[in-house]
Amino acid sequence: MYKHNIFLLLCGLASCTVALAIGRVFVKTKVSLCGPTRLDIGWTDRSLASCGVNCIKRYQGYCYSFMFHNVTNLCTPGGQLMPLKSGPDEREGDLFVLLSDDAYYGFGLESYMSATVNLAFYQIDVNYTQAIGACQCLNSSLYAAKSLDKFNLYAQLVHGVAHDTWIGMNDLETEGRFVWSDDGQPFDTQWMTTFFQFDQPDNYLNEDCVEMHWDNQKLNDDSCNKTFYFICEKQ
Ligand SMILES: [Ca+2]
Ligand SMILES: [Ca+2]
Repeated sequence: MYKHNIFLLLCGLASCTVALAIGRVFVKTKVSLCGPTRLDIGWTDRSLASCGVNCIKRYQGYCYSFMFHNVTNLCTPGGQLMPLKSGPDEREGDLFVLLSDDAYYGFGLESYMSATVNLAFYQIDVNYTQAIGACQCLNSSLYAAKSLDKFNLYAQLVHGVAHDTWIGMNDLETEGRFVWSDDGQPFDTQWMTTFFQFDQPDNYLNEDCVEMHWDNQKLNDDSCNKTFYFICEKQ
């Protein structure tokens, strides 16, 4: 059944793509602040492509990644990538991730009025840098509420979990000039009083990152070192 395993194997210095005859494409990926769930401690396989095929064969519907060591041929099957999981260690080798949005844990469509967003709400406390990095690792960006409907969607979600949550906005580069972290575009100040709490932003003891208070669903600039929940969105 899996006689002709490799459809295409393209490995250069920078990247490596494994396309299997069974219609799955895996891409060699370096990760930081997210990683695969391990489905098994692994086995010795005969080749990189065979490792991918066996991952799918043995973990039908759960294999979204695998790790392969090109010297020991250790093959470690992986599930979806999740925030703050570790990437491959020296023993596990290189990580290959399925070329599909499904490879990343927790995403789904959420709507409010005209806004429909493919997002994942991670109820894990992290600092701002970790939130930015984890979203990037998960092929997405920290939630940016660039419209009133998107803001209200975010507010509804944050209220629902009753926990303060980061938003992808900061004034790290220029004090008092807030930008969206995904593209660096300035925050439209006409929304200042709608989005922010009445006495915020106040830059109290140098606050450069923005989070939402779950109880009043308003924004506050806060210390980037504090830890809150975070939401990633896919464009
Ligand atoms: Ca500030
Ligand atoms: Ca503040």
